[in-house]
Parts: sequence; C-alpha cells; structure tokens
Amino acid sequence: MEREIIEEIRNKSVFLIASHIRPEGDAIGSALALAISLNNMGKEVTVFNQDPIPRNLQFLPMSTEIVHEIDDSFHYDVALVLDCGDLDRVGNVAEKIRRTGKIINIDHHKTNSGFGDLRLINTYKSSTGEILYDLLQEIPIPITYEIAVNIYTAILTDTGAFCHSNTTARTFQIAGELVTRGVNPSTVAEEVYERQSASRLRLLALVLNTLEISDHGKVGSVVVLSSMLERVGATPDLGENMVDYPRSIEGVRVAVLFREVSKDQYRISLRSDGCIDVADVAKEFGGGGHSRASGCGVKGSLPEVKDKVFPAIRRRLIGSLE
Ligand SMILES: [Mn+2]
Repeated sequence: MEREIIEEIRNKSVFLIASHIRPEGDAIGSALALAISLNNMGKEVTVFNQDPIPRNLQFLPMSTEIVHEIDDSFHYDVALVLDCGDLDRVGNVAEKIRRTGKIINIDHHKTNSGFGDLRLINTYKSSTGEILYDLLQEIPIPITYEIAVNIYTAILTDTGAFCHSNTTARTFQIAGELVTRGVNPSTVAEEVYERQSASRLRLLALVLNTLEISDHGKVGSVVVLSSMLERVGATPDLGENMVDYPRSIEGVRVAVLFREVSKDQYRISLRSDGCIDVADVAKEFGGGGHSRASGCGVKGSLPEVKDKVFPAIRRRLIGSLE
C-alpha cells in the first residue's frame, strides 16, 4: 500500500493534512514535516488542527500556518490523516473529510480502525514521525532542516525523550540522521521541556495532592479538576501530562489521570508498564491508544468514574500478575 500512497502524493496536487484534537508533538511535528515536504515538491497544502498549538510546539517551522477552521467550499484532492486511531479524532472536520476526496491514513496506534482509502499503519514504530521519515525517503524527498526538526520533535515527544519502550535502535538511527541535518538536541529539548509556565507548576502542586495509591501499590492516580485550573489560571492542556507523575513511582504498574471535562464527564489517561494492555481498558469505554498508553472519556461524577475505571484495571491486573 506504501507504493500507492507514494503515487498519490506524486500525482495529486492539492492536499489537506489533519491530525488529532488536543495535539502533541507527534500530531504537530508529523503534520508539519509532511506539509513542508509537499510544499517543497510544489504541491498546495493546508494543515488543519481543530485545537490551538501548545505553547512549547510553537517554535516548530511552519507552525503558525496551521489553520483551525476549514471552509466548506475548500477543495482538495487527498486528505492525509496523521496520528489518528480513528477518523473522528480529527474533530469537527471528520464529516467533510469523509465526504471529500481520497483519505490516506498514516498512524502507529494499535487501536487504529483501518479507516481511509489507503493506509500506512505500523504499530511497531515509536511515532507517526518515524513512519513518515521512511516514507519521505521512498518518495524521495530531501530532508531539509525544517523537515528534520519537525520529525525529531515528533519522535522525541512520543518516546518520552527516548525513554519509553517504543524506542528502538531504528529510532536512534533516525534521530542521529536528523541531527546530521542540523537538529540540535539540546535546543529542541529546551524548547519542548523547559518552557513551562509558572501556572503549570502551581497546578502540579495541587494535582500531586490528589495522589492515590491502590492495589498494593500497583495503581497510582491523580485528578485534575476545573476548579484547580481556575485557581492557578491554567488552561486545560496544562493538565495533560500529569499522568507521568504517578507513573514514575516505584512499584506502580498502572497510572491513571482523571481530568474533569464537565461536572459529569471525565477524560481518562492510562499508562501501563506492560503488565496489562491499557488500550484494551480504554476500548471498554469507547477510547483507544497503545498497549502502554491510552485514553478515553467516561461519564459520571468523579466517584462514579473511579468506580468504573479502577475495577476495569483491577480485573486485568489480577489476571496478569498471578
Ligand atoms: Mn503518535
């Protein structure tokens, strides 16, 4: 199928690139890397993301050109949907994309639904950025600095700075090649990780107070409430990576973040050290992701949501650890 995708890219001229709502490094980095590549081939490209670009990704070349709305009359030949397990993950343009033109689905999520006319899905790759790097070589497109820094950021963020289990020898090989194209690892790390706002640190202090450890130390969880965001003047996206803190505790095998979306709706982020498949847990609630990192939305008050999510984890833990 990779051949057919390359043919589409070579032969068509107007492209829409879309990635998932609440974007992170892989969603933005891979979309921009592909957009710059297509621009360099003389193609017409529009990059769409429904939500604002996180502050720490605004240094990426071409990030200011991402649009957050698409006119219904906008015509394109091919929609390239990146880093989305399901087409609905692109948000409110899903319907338009479904109706117009060809859809190419490029992703690495284990729960990918297989949507689209053409698919390039490799669940063994660390990131969509890593998949794209190989695709660009095949087209072939010269990897300029602007492309390299976007792919590097995609890989850096999706591997948790080369710490997660999806980091392979190939990941480092690609990262090395990107560095030879001019990417400076310490500059990128500073942009991505050391531009926190004071309100995020104040939020962290409140969130850590909610830390709960259960199941003999194996499950750790924290909560982000809207009232906490208000108190410190933080935007909802600042609560997103809080799941990393319970995850880092010795002995914790599964980490959970409960984020209040509204009074009766919570967004759940799940992390596992591999002992259980959290994509499976998320799927139970209509979400998805990877076996070690996933997410879903659950309706109910916080105690009700906890009463749904914890047993779903416990059931699998009991099966896996005995
Ligand atoms: Mn990704």
